[in-house]
Parts: sequence; C-alpha cells; structure tokens
Amino acid sequence: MSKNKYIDAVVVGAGFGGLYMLKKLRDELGLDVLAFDKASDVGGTWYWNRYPGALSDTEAYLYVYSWDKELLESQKISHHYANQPTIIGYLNSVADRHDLRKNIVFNTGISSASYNEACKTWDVETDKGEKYTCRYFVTALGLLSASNVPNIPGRESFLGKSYHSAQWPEGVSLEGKRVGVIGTGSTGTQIITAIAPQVGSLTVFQRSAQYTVPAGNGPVSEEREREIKANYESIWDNVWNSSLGFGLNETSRSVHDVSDEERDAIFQKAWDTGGGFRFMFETFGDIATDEIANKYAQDFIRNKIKEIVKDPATAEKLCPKDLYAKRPLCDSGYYATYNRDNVSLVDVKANPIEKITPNGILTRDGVEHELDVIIFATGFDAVDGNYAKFEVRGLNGESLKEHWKEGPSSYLGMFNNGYPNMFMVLGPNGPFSNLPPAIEIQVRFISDLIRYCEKDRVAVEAASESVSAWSDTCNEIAHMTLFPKAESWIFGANIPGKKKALRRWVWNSPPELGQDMTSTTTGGMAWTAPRF
Ligand code: FAD
Ligand code: NA7
Repeated sequence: MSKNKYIDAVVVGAGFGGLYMLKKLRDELGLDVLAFDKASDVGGTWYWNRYPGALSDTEAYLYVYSWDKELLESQKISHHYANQPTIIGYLNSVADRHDLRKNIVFNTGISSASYNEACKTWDVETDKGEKYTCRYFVTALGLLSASNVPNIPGRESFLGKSYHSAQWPEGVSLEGKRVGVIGTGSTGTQIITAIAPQVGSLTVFQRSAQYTVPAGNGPVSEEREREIKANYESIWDNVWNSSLGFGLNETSRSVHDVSDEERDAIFQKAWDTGGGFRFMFETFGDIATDEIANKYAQDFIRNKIKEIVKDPATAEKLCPKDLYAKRPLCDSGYYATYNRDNVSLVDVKANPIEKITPNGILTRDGVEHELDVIIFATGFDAVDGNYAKFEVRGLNGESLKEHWKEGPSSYLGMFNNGYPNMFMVLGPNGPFSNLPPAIEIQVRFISDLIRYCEKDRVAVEAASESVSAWSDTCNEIAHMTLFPKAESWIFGANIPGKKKALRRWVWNSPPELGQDMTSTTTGGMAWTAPRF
C-alpha cells in the first residue's frame, strides 16, 4: 500500500481555473501545491474541444486573464474571436511563462477525496493509486467538461468512425466523407458550418432548432488592436463593473419604449455587428425577462432564417418555436449552410432516431441514413457532471453526491456546507458570464480565504444557512428571467434522468464579485476550531 505524501494543497484541473489557482497558491501564498489533470497537457476545455470550427464567442481580448499584463501586451489580437488553436496557444504561454507544468501531474485523474475531521486535512487519491494528504482541496473541474454521449441503441454497432466533439482526436479527415452530426447547440452549429464545404454529404440530426445570430468574426485592424492595448485598464474596469463581463454596453432599455421601426433597427444593427450575448443583452434589457420582448427577438431571428434559407420546408424546420432563453449563440453562416446541395436536415423530434446501425442512423420513417462518420455534438453533463464522477466525502463521511441529491448547491458558487477547506472554481450556482473574469474573481476570493486559514490555522466551510440563502437568491433571480422556461444544460434538462435544478446564477454577476471579498466571504462562512 502506498504511503500518503503530505502537501499543502491539491488543485484538480489545469484549465483557466486550475492554472491560475496553482499560480496563486504556489507563487503568492508560498504553498506546496500539486495540480492534477486527466489531460496530457494544460488547457482544460481547449485541450479537449479540438473539433473543426471550435471557437470562443467572447471577444478575444477578453477571453484571457487580466493579470498577465506583459502577455496581454505581446499577444496578437488577430480576430474578434479566438479559435481553439489560439486559446490553447495562449494557455500554453501562460504555463511556460510561469513555469506551471512542474507542479502539474498530467494524465492523472483524481478518483477520491475524503475529509479527515480529526486532522482537518483531505486525503486525496489518484487513478494511479497515489495518495496525498493536504490542507486545501480545490476543484476546478470545469462546468462544460463531462461529455454527454447519448445512449442511442446500437451505438456500438456502427462500423464507421464516431467522435464526441469534446474528445476530438488529432488527425481526423472528413474530406469527401458521408457525415452525420447529432446536436445543434453551440458546438453543433460550429461544426456543421465548418465541415459542410469539406465533406461529401452532411446529414444534421436536429432535436431542438436553435436561435443563433451572426458572430461577426473577422480580422481586427492594427489600429483597433493598438486601441485595445492602450485602453486595457479601462476595458477591464468595465468588465469588473458589468453584469456579464463580456465588455458589452449592457442596456436597461425596454422593447416597449421604442417604436416598431426603432426596435427593428436596433436588432438589425446588433445582427450586423454580430455576437450572441450582444444580441440578447445590448439591444434591450428585457429580452431575457419579458415574454413579449422575447417574442420580438424570436420573430426577428425567425424572419432572418426564412430570408436566408431557400427551401421553405428546411427553413420551417430550422425555426425554433420555443423561447429565446438558452445561452445565446452566434455563428459564421450556420443557416446559409442549409442552402448547400450536400447538406440535409432531419428533425428528430418529429422523426426520432430509432437506432444506430452498422451503416448509419435509422430514423422512425424507416430511412437508414448511410454514414462514414457520426459526430456527437451532444453537449455536456454540465456543472456538477464531473463531481459525480468521483467520490468526495466531507464531514461524517457524507458523500457529495448524496449532499446534492436534490440538485447541486453552494455558497457563492465556491463553497459547500460540510466540506471544510474544499473550494470550487465555477461550482454550481456560480456566475453566468464571460468565464475567465469570473474564474479570476473566484480564484482570488479562494486564495484570500486560504491566506486567512493559513494565518489562523483554521478550517472553513460555508454556513448551511448561507448555502440555503444563496440557493434561494439564485432561484428567485432565475425566476425573474425566462431561462427556467427553456430546456437547457443550465438546469440539467439535457441529460435524461438528471435532477432538474438551477445550476447557474443566471442573470448577472453576484454583486459582491467585483469587490474585495474577504469580509463578505467570512460573513457567510463557518469557522471550525483551530486545527493544530
Ligand atoms: P475546464 O477548462 O473545463 O478544465 C477542467 C479540467 O479539469 C479539464 O481539463 C478536465 O480534464 C479536468 N478534470 C475534471 N475532472 C477531473 C478529475 N477528477 N481529475 C483530474 N482532472 C479532472 N466560456 C466563455 O466565457 N466564453 C466562451 O466563448 C466559451 N466558449 C466555449 C466553447 C466551448 C466549445 C466550450 C466547451 C466551453 C466554452 N466556454 C466559454 C466555457 C469554458 O469551459 C470556460 O470558459 C473555461 O474554459 C472553463 O475553465 P475551467 O478551468 O473552469 O474548466
Ligand atoms: P448543448 O448546448 O447542450 O447542445 C447539445 C445539442 O445536442 C442540442 O442540440 C441537444 O438537443 C442535442 N442532443 C443532446 N442529446 C441528444 C440526443 N439524444 N438526440 C438528439 N440530439 C441530442 O451543448 P454544446 O456542446 O453545443 O454547447 C454547450 C456549451 O458549450 C455552450 O452553451 C457554450 O457555452 C459552449 P436539445 O437542445 O437538448 O433538444
């Protein structure tokens, strides 16, 4: 039996969250830290999601850390949005510049973590059987990280190749192939648009039609790049003081305060400029809260679909009928892709997939769609998905799965009751926002708290009333919006059998997040007895 190694902190994950957490604890607090990732290198989301067309839809200059000023200065901002190779390149530069890899154990999953109440330490075990004892257990497991591969009958019988978008291997060629894509979320729309010109034929299996607006991606002029770099201070100021952290001019203007002509002109301007969050949050302040305002946005997008897509029957299938209240999407020519002769659309709500056969996909109408490749763009077991994949035990040996059986909860998206000195980056009920700034705030918050714990030699957990109050607040806020009325991963609605419950703070960043957190945090936390 291997002996436990003693270190100060274990960080799980080497994406945006884990990398910054490691740096903070190691370089600023001087702790002995190890980070672990199942991946063979840094990047998290951007290590795994290498599918064709993978793109962030936050403006590239804000899909970065604010704290590495030299890197911000030296990085080229070539396009409005950064693609996967650019983002992975950026995160590799961060790891290199700060020599982070020497404290990361790659190709290694954490398989269990349990709190030792007597010693006020965590015992953590890896899937390689190595054991560590640490004072702080920090999880940065990712909120869109546990892949959802639906259990469609016959899946294993397929004789061609099949890939999930988030487990995309190197060197896949789709040139001339008969390809089927299941799923038309953010990922599906990106893949479909990117591969249609290369493949022989593309059959899209759509369960829910999708509202998406143009991304407006394209080169950033040198002048604009200089302007961004010269004004980074005020740009970040705007981010820290905004609700969504996307660098938008968030508006409170109501749809009801403008004429029909003005409303359409505002939508058209946002359509021409591009950006999903811009379309939802920079046009009017009530699209996400008022069904009538929402209907105007729906109608505008549906009319665009009918204008763009030449075949009326296909256009009709592409028109969503439900609310515009999921994470807002944008694309680089998604609807127009259906004008290509090699692309066809199957509405699997009307005509469900019966099974996967050795040769392709059989739908209820009896048609066997013959395929060489099936792409699952079927999303993620989001937010708490990775937490369900290993055993976490807190006070009295209580399992986190049991603790969250009615739906995951937290205080401020970072802390649980009953799990002292376990801290979550982007845990349940964290912000629905541009995520790198949200991650930064959470990492700073957690490391400030760890500094306190170190100073006073204490362990800390969320008070149970703080968790309940935070859940109530998140739910109240969510129900002021239309988001609970749409079926999406934000509520766990995309996974059969998953408990339907709110998983994000769905409106804006918690008011405390832009401020010095320590006093606020300590207010909602329970301090346990001095450790030793
Ligand atoms: P991740 O980057 O997901 O990293 C988590 C890591 O934890 C993974 O590498 C995983 O292997 C590891 N891990 C999990 N469990 C274990 C375990 N038990 N043991 C060891 N390792 C483990 N956000 C935006 O704000 N803007 C965008 O435009 C945007 N675009 C996106 C596009 C795609 C295709 C996807 C999938 C997500 C996008 N996101 C976007 C969300 C994105 O996930 C976050 O922005 C951010 O990358 C999350 O970083 P993270 O470090 O919290 O988690
Ligand atoms: P999403 O947004 O969850 O989309 C997944 C898509 O896959 C969506 O169209 C689903 O339809 C579809 N899906 C899932 N399961 C099935 C089955 N069994 N059959 C048919 N279709 C299915 O995931 P993405 O990866 O696109 O995006 C996730 C986030 O990553 C996104 O919000 C960005 O933040 C980046 P449904 O809509 O559930 O009917």
